[in-house]
Amino acid sequence: MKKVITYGTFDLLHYGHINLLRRAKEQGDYLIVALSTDEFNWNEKQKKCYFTYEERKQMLEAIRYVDLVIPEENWEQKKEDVREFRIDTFVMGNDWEGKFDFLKEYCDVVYLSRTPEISTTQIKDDLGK
Ligand code: C2G
Repeated sequence: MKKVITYGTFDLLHYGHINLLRRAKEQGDYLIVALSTDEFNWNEKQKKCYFTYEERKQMLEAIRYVDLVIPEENWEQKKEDVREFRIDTFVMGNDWEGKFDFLKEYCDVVYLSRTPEISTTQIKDDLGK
C-alpha cells in the first residue's frame, strides 16, 4: 500500500483544497492529512480559523480522498510523521515549492500546482462586498 501525506489548515474548505486532495490521493492508495491545530495556526501562521480543528477535521474526514486525519501541532513533526506512518510520498501545493525538500531523504516529495483563482482570502473579500 502506497501511503501519502499532506499538511494544511483547510479553513474555509473550498474546491482548491479538494483539487489538491484528489491529486494527492492519486499519488498512492492511502492519504493522511495532517491538519493544523487551532493553536498551531494562531501561534505559527497567525491564522485565526473560522472553523475549529474538530469542525475542520469532521469536514476532511467526509472527503472520499481522505483516509486519516491527524493533528499538525508544529513545523518539526513532518520527519517523524513520515517515519511513524511509513509514508512513501509527501505532497504539498506549489506555493511551498522547495520548502520541504529536506524530506527527500525519507520519501518522495511532490509539489502540485495550486488552483489559482480560489483562496480563503478571496472568499472572505467577496463576502465582505
Ligand atoms: N491549495 C491549493 N489551491 C488553493 C488553495 C490551497 O492547491 N487555491 C493547497 C495548498 O497549496 C496546500 C493545501 O491546499 O497544499 C492546504 O492549503 P492551506 O490550508 O492554505 O495550507 P497552509 O496554511 O499553507 O498550511 O506545514 C504545512 C502547512 O500546514 C501548510
